[in-house]
Amino acid sequence: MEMTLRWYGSEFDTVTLRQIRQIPGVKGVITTLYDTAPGELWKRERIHALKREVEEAGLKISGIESVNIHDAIKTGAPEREEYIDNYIGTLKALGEEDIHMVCYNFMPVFDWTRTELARVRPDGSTVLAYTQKAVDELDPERMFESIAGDTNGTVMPGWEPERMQKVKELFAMYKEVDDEKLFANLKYFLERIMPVCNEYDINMAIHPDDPAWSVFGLPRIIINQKNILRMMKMVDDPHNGVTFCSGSYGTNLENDLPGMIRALKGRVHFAHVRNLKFNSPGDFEEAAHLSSDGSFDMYEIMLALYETGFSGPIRPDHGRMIWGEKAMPGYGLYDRALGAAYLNGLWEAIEKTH
Ligand code: DNO
Repeated sequence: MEMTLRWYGSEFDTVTLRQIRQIPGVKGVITTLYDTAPGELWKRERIHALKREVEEAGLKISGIESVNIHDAIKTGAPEREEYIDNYIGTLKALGEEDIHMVCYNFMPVFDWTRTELARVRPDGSTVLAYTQKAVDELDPERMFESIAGDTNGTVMPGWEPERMQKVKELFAMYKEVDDEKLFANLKYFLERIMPVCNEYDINMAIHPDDPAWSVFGLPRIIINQKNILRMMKMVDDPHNGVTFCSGSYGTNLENDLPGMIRALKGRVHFAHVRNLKFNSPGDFEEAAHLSSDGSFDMYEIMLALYETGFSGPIRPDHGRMIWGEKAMPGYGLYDRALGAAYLNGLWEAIEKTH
């Protein structure tokens, strides 16, 4: 595996490449052109400039998170052709710049959903949290407003204010889309992009829906082992793979995380590893990475990755806000650095005992 940290670019991130370079064992960043809109064609020169900046700091680009998918592709609207062509152009430009892993998601309207961005934990840290009760009581149009006050002035991935202003329109676009249509639209998209992925050896890594169930009545399909195996089979190409995100699949306590990793052997192209602490099945908060701070056995997750020969990029995921840091919720420096060190420690121990 290759330990990495997510980085949003010098214009948007409070964390610098120099700081990332000093986290022991972190060799690369997972980054993006954060100011591009879903559906836009990425210019090769911009990717090249980003790559140069990262390399000058002594790091490498280990992959892209995310190249976002335009809603027309997810809903199967006629304009999807143009957006898929753009996506293919972007993949080609990434391949030409020697970038071989792309994380994306196929979630309607909202990317990941949390109902609190700064819940205070017993140790005084603040974390992202979710309660089903809060979602059930909320008008989806107010979802963004309800959390916007806690973003520390940052734009959060998947929650771009321009998109959130159009929530009503977005909901209307998905009116006719159920799980089966979403599967069919995903299949169509994947079949169209696989040739360019094969040409440039680009691993596509779909991110799970977070939480792993339907919110606000919208369809959600990347939620469990059965569905993800269906997705692998429907476009059976090694480049059609997954981002194994323990914190997202883990929202559903019925998902056996190490078991899923084993079932997906060879198709896990990227891993997000973090812990959750459940107060009840419908109420969880994002704990520290350490097993004993949350509900998951992080050793077993890392062991499953090791035993299935995982060799792709991995990153600590959402960190707590600690030591007075002000950053994008989930994406500060300190707790993610602790997470990276801990995961590296688990990996070293596993390697030495196997
Ligand atoms: C949240 C992230 C997601 C993820 C996308 C992938 O913090 O895990 O926004 O990057 O769903 O496209």
